[in-house]
Amino acid sequence: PEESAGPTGRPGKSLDPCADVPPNLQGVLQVEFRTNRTLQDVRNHVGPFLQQGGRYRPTSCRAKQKVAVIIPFRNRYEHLTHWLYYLHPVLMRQQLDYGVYVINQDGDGVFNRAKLMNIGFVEALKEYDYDCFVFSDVDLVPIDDRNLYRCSDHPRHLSVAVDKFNFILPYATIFGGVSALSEQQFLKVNGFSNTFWGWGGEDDDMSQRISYRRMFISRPDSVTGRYKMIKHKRDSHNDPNPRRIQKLRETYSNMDKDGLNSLNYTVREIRKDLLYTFVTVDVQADV
Ligand code: UDH
Ligand code: NGS
Repeated sequence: PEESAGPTGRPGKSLDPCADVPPNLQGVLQVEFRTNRTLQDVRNHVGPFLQQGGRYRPTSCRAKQKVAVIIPFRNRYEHLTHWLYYLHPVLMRQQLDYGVYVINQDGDGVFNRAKLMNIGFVEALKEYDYDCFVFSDVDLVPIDDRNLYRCSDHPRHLSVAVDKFNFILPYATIFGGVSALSEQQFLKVNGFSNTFWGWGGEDDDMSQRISYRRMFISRPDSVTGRYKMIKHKRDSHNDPNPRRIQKLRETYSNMDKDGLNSLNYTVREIRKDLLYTFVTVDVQADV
């Protein structure tokens, strides 16, 4: 990767725009999770190119998009280490002006993936003028760097061919795993629902919001869109939500009042690591 002037450096308005197709992509990547890896290994590996908070921008050209990568998180440090090890070099080669935001749910209440992603959107925009938001599970690593972490004319689903599904899209409307929405697209659907507690359905709810707002799901082809998922057991406090099927019948009537415009939370701490910005939040389950 090229050296970065960093987000606090000159915005590089005088630079030419980066090429539409980044020139130094590698195509298919070797990805291996069995290796013992520490955050310090990752810092040594990619640190020289980063600014505090997991920020990067190319120096030789002006990035096409300013991308906040948002990871809903709780207690998956080993996965995060692998994710950072593989994703930083990919995002650099893709010549993005980007930052990585890990949104950490405080406490041991029921997990709320979608609400954490809404919080990531709001908190990232407080820091920088991002125009694209990539939402990624911590356990999904692309195995082809031609799968660009950018936004398109329509909301984009990136994790289309995951090894655990034998590299096949499980159903046509799926929007889970890794997805990308521009700021305008995200605002148009009022963000994600805040009311999916526990596992399942929140991504399908977003998929419905997208279609109710007359947008489509854009995807890479199933070769470019290949992913490896880090194998794991079900986490505690994230059991399947028994209400998720019923809730999906209510997306249309709820989406204008359940989302970004009803989001409530408290930031407990914002910690800047070289590799990421770690935002610990109270998601206020009882309010
Ligand atoms: N997540 C956390 N911590 C948690 C729960 C979820 O960080 O305690 C985040 C993480 O980014 C994860 C994402 O939310 O990638 C999605 O949650 P998940 O990994 O639980 O969802 P997935 O569908 O797995 O991948 C469901 C349980 C599968 C059990 C399979 C046993 N073989
Ligand atoms: C569907 C879930 C989605 C989930 C998808 C893949 O059934 O939230 O499976 O899940 N929808 C409902 O439960 C309504 S996975 O196998 O990756 O864990 O994303």
